[in-house]
Amino acid sequence: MPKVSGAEERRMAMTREDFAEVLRRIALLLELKGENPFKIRAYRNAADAVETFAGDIVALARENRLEGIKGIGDAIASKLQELAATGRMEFWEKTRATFPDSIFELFEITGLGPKKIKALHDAFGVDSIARLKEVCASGEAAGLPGFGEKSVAKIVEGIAYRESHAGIWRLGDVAAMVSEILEALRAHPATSRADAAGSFRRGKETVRDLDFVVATKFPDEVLEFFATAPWVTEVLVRGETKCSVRLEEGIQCDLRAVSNANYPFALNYFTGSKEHNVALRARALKRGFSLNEYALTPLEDSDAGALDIHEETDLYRALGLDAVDPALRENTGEIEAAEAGELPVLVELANLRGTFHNHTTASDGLDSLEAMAEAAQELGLQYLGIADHSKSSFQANGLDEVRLRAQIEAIRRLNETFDGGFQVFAGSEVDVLRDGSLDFDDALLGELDYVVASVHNAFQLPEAEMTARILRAVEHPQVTMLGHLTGRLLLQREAYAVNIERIIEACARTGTWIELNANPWRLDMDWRWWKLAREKGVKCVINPDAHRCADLQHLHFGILQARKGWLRRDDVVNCLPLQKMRETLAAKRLARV
Ligand code: DGT
Ligand code: CA
Ligand code: CA
Ligand code: ZN
Repeated sequence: MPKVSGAEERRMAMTREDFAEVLRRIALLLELKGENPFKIRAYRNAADAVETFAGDIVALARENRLEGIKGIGDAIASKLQELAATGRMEFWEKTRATFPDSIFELFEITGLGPKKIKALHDAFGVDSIARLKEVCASGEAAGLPGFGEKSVAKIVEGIAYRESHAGIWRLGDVAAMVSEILEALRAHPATSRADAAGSFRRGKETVRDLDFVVATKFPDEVLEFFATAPWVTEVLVRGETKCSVRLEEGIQCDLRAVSNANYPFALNYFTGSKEHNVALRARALKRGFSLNEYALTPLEDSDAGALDIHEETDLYRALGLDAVDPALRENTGEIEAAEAGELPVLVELANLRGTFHNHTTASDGLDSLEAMAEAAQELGLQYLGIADHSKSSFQANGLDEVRLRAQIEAIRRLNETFDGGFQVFAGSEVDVLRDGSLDFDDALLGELDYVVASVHNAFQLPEAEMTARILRAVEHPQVTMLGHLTGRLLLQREAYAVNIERIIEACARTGTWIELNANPWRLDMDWRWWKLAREKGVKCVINPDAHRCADLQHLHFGILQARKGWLRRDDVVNCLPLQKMRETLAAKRLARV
């Protein structure tokens, strides 16, 4: 994370992500320049190769040993070696010098691809969102070939959407920053305890800022350290016990430094939510205490005794409550449940035994079937479901009947190499077509171990039509589970219109599982719906939607969302051990025919 200056430091700080980012940005700019498509592809392929290479690609580059790595041609290899050795790449610097950096904003707008950006750039010199707004408003953009009123309206919508979400961050995009900052705070000699608080600690799918609480005898030293850390670009507030800074990524970050005695109260208060805090404070008052971010104090006229509070757990106990997990602190019934001793034992990452919705190089994944299976075993999973895209998802290189049958064969053969303690299940992420029918016929679906049904196109359907479309898939006897129910991409694409309640009811009736897609861009179905789904008896299946081995780690975010949805181990089907899962899938198959 730290931005450093000087060739030596820049060189040392270079990461695999930096390599890939530079290559991708070069590809974008070459596209704008109208360069040869093969050259552009070469940069994209190299970026993929860099991201998925099994060894330490940066170290290899530093040692000039990139020749022969699959996906990285000689010309690009030598550029990466230059980047590793000097922290600079002349070609990149020359290419980017012809455009302002604001050009990259344009690629973040939904409804605007490289072709359109190029056309706008060539015709009107559009090189920033500000300029783009002008040519949309003036009607110039609509006059360009291939544009028209409709596509301009879509672009304007995309700009508005992006602006309305400015200053909000996806959980997955801040998780690494939080660990890094927390680690640094905990390593400081003046720190006795430190935790992340706020919406991040509660596992919210998006956050506005990051909050930390530190217990220390020397707040000044910790605040000074926090304010001058290398990743800070701006100090916004500096007080005696608090400091707010902006990180170089742009996100704000608040720190409170308190005494050991105040710590559980501060951590509780700054974890929130605000609504949970308000309810706790009201409860404290009723029981003769005042509660704030520093202490729980008996009211003057009360006969409440002295308190011994070292942990948040003690605080809840003092209020006559079971300890409430941070994930549940949204004031949606957790206080009542804590009072009645009815809080759920929430599902944990360690409970998961397998996952179902994963891709391989057969469609748009970046790792092979074998590599994915190995990665799943390394994580301690007992089964991995492979569900590559179906043929209608041609943009994702979806499999046709022939390729899917070959994949099923390959999976059966691979399974023979395991000793029975691990299994790959053969599935498919089958497109739900516009009319609700499926992309493969029943005979082929019947050869699979399971089927994930997902919507990947025609997102604009009116709610009634979209609901009917998905209901038809739910009613289909071969469908095991619904993939990413609403299609949302957090901070980028709104959920499509669909009546979730009716889908939940139909899933309850048909025994269809609903996916909790754990990809931090999706986290779909949203945690707010799981309580209802559970009450109706619908099972959750937490899937990483992995497109590479590393994406299996997304399961962590899925678990957080499941916990926010009050789910227990029994509610999540992929907590079932392998043998039970085999039986469950077999029983579902029998029920199909
Ligand atoms: P966000 O918007 O993603 O940053 O969400 P939070 O929950 O992290 O909100 P933030 O950073 O403004 O404040 C952190 C916590 O501090 C919040 O969850 C509860 C507590 N807090 C902040 N302002 C108030 C307030 O006015 N009243 C109460 N009771 N608690 C507050
Ligand atoms: Ca916050
Ligand atoms: Ca805050
Ligand atoms: Zn999908």
